[in-house]
Amino acid sequence: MWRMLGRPVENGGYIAGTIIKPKLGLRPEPFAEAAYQFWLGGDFIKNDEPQGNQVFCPMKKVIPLVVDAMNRAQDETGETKLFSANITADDHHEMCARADYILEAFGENASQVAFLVDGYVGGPGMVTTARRNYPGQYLHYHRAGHGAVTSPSSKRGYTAFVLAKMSRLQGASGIHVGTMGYGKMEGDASDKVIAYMIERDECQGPFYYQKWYGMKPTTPIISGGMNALRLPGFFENLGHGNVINTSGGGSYGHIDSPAAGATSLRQAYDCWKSGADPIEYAKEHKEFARAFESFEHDADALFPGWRDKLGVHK
Ligand code: CAP
Ligand code: MG
Repeated sequence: MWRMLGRPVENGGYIAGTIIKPKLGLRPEPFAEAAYQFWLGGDFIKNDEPQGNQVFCPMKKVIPLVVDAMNRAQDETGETKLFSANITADDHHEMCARADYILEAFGENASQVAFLVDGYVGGPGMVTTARRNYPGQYLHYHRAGHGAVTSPSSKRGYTAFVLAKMSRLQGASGIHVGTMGYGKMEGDASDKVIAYMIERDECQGPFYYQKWYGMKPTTPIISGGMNALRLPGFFENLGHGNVINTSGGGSYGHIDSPAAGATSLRQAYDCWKSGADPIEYAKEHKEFARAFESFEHDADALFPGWRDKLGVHK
């Protein structure tokens, strides 16, 4: 149900999201303004991993401003907006205090708030504590420590596949699963099996055939260097677009505005879903077209000759 809150069901389950950038140093007012600007075109915003309760941006100062930004964006667009608040703390009681504060501050919009818990910093106990105390809340398992633990280049640890399965067992509503080779993090097209494993009721893994016996699914969250140009290929590989996608640079790096960046993400989904050729689609969709100029290196690599085809010259 949370998946559908952001968009009408007939538009599919794709949720266009972002991560507020820069990840450090942003004070409460510009933080909330960045949120508002994105929400004018997109659905979902998450805190970045270092954001939560920093001296330059205390939770009790920034959250009321974010609540106001959400209300204004909802009034203006008539759409439901979603926010994932980082409640990770170094102590379970403190984490719950932050969660309670968030719920109170968002008030009537509290069901549109996810709790972002960093399972690497806090450990599984912090994830399950959040699950037990807030059984109805969307629980966003933030994946950190990829290089140290779950990356194929790590000399010890376990794979992202194993981490994702554990997160479902711990009750996470969503977890980062990388970008399957389409973003900036290392990964491979075959990583799509991670997304299938956490969503389906049974699935063939690399070693075992897993039956989940009705255990709640966990949404794949796609992030890391993603933008509108990379998404059509990503959806094609995955075979569907029922994911939460957060593009930080891919939204705030859009030439025109964060709202245009957000719109370009939605258009990328629409482009893939309608089976359109991205260049042809760009001719009719301004925000998507302007993503080519915003992310030129990607445009050159993915769509050679795009300048001539779109009539864009330096
Ligand atoms: C992405 C990101 C994510 C990493 C890791 C960053 O920003 O916020 O934390 O990608 O996430 O700080 O680099 P951009 P994951 O969208 O600007 O690239 O575990 O999902 O791979
Ligand atoms: Mg980050």
